[in-house]
Amino acid sequence: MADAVLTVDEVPRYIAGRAVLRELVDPGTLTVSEIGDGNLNLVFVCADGAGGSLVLKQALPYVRLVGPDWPMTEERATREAAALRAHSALSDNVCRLIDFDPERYVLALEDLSDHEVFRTRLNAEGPHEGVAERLGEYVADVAFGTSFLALGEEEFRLRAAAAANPELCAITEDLIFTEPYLGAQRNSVRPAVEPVLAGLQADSDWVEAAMAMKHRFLTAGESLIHGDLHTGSVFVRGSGTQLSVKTFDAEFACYGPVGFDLGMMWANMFFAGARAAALGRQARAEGLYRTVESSWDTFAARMWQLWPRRRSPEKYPDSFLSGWLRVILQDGFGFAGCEAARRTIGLAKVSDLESLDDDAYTAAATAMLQLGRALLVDRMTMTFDRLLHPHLSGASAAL
Ligand code: SR1
Ligand code: MG
Repeated sequence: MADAVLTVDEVPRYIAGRAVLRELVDPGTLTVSEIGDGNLNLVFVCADGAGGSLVLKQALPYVRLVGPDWPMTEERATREAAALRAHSALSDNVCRLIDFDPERYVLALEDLSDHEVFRTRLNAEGPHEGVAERLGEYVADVAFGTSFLALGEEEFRLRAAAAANPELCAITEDLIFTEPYLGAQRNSVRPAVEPVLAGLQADSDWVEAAMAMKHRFLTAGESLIHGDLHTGSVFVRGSGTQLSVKTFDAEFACYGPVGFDLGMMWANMFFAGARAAALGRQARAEGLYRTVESSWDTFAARMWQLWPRRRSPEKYPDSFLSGWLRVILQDGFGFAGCEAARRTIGLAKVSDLESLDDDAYTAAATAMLQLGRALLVDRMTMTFDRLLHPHLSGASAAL
């Protein structure tokens, strides 16, 4: 309903009407600004005169990136609230949900204005050390904690059914697994990269591999995944021992393959690396590429750490987890390949590439398309050595 959409002027009255919120901020002295720059929602930062603050996020009945011509269920806010609650119970690396209004689809969230979006930091060549590794632990915490291993089979099935998120998954199915490969009006690359894209779209191995990953996404409901774990869905603050990492924007959450979250994150670390390489920062690029392997290491180590907590050790020997990790790794490579392609070609692009001048863009975009193809087509036999070795030579190419 359009009249249910919040405005900056209306926010103080809205907060005054919700007891849990007016205890945290004083509606009478509130400063409100709308800062949403994502693809889907309104986001208001609300700060009072006494230092209290919170964030309101409201789902619009359409996709903000496109406008009312692309209607989209506001129920995504309900899915996000449920995912944030489930994930917060399992990991400290999650933005805290304060309140959810299921009538107006408004989430009240902790104010992380003292953090910055990870992609913004990466583009500004800020420190990245430890972030991907922390995200590896986060993915493991939520993957294990929402799996049948931790929940038991019956509870797992009930939770998976309750977390169904078909409308948002349809966006993923179209934008990540269909349009870049089969062609779509919404696709675009700059002219110098058009021949590379045409070559890929004529490459049946690449297209078939993407369809296989779509099959995995649609049928492998392993855990309650974040569903959109790119570097724009992560807040960071500080570095070293002071590093804080918080994931947010979980509206795409669903029961899906765990490798999807890893793959999204890995591809976006590669985008940051490709950007650095294209700008002549080879050492920084190599450091970024290496995080793909180190985040896998922290993920796998945390999975083994959690493993003794499975509910039925007698049913699941250690070899079960070894086998699952192999599948997650292959999935991670394949999904990273899809994300590399779609963020270069499709509707929802990344500022890592888009803010580059033409020469740097061409180098980085071409590199991401080639890397994405290798990740996708060779995912079953890919190793980190094979993946990273060609890009760690100090050569001046983008990757
Ligand atoms: C229409 S939504 C486009 C993209 O933005 C979100 O962050 C997801 O990545 C989605 O694919
Ligand atoms: Mg988002």
